[in-house]
Amino acid sequence: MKEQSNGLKFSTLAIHAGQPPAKPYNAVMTPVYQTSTYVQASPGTFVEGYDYGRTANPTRTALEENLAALEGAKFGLCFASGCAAMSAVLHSLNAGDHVVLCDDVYGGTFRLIDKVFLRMGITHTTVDMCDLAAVEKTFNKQTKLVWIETPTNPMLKVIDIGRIAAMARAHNCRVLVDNTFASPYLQTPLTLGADIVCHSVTKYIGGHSDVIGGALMLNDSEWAERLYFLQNAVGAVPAPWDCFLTLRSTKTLQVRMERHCDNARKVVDFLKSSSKVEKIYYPGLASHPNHDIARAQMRDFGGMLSARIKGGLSAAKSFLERLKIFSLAESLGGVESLAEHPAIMTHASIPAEARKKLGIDDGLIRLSVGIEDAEDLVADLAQALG
Ligand code: P1T
Repeated sequence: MKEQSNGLKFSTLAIHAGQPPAKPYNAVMTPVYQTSTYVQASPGTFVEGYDYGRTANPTRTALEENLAALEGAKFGLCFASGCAAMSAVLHSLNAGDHVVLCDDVYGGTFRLIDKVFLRMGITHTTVDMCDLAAVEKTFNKQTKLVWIETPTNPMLKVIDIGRIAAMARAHNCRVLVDNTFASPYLQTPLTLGADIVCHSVTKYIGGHSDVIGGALMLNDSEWAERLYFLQNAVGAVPAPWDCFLTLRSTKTLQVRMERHCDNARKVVDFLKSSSKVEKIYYPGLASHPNHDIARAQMRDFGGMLSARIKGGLSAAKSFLERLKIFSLAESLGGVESLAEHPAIMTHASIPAEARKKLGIDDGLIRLSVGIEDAEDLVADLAQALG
């Protein structure tokens, strides 16, 4: 993929990387290879390199090469969900290893680390990664991995990937960045010093709320080999059709992201003017505490924002119930705008005490600003707040 990415810009890669004309008809679009197995010429002799559909599938290979190119990585691996991709990384650790974990992550990420892998002897310490001195104190001799999510879900904190990566290197640790909120168009963590990137492909990469998927991208060939082994051994692989849909989606990732960012700016401008909104969490605001880091490490500020509605739970609930264009739903990153209540919905598995500390309270709502007409989105928010 390195050769293929040489010099080409984002959308050219998104449209072409991993997708040469397909044999035997020179099809422009990579076909859906809906097959579970491949005929062998002799026992153990694979004619085109494929033997069994869990191990590999040509539609999946195309997507893996495509996503690797977008993150500037040598290797890409696709999974059945973001959680499956994250599980593969955690499975590559050993009992006794320790993870330094960003304190504000998707509720399911915390649940996976705290409720599944802790039982298997992989320990963790959560820390506010905006506080570098606090991060430094969390390393111990068993620490093997630093787990960053940036921007964070749902408080939109922005973590300095380069600074944390340098710190981790000094402790002989690897760094994972969950790049789901930014997408590879807005941020490429491997170029900032991270060792591996993970995505919930379900979100901006998929972009149309019709696929659940996950992906890992990295440059380290030894770790990649271990992860390919786990991908096959554990078997949480995506279906060929879902890979095809995702390949269709990455072609428009840049234009979608540009529109998501523009619309989010307009929504934020409106929310700033509303007397019903107590606080807005958006990295594009000059008043955001990590605005300068976001400016330095991201191409733009994204389509996600959170806000605290005045009046607590009842005000937040009635706002969410009154929305007409924004759909009240979990997930994010699709072309359609979504709104949700993190404390009750996506972050219910974070302990109440930790939620309180982070600011995930009853008045907090999260918006995934879609690519509809911004004027209609603003009008919808106005009537729901009204
Ligand atoms: O849902 P899945 O594809 O398994 O991805 C999990 C995941 C991983 N990382 C981040 C940053 C995420 O936001 C998610 C899933 N998040 C939601 C469903 C949500 O509404 O926040």
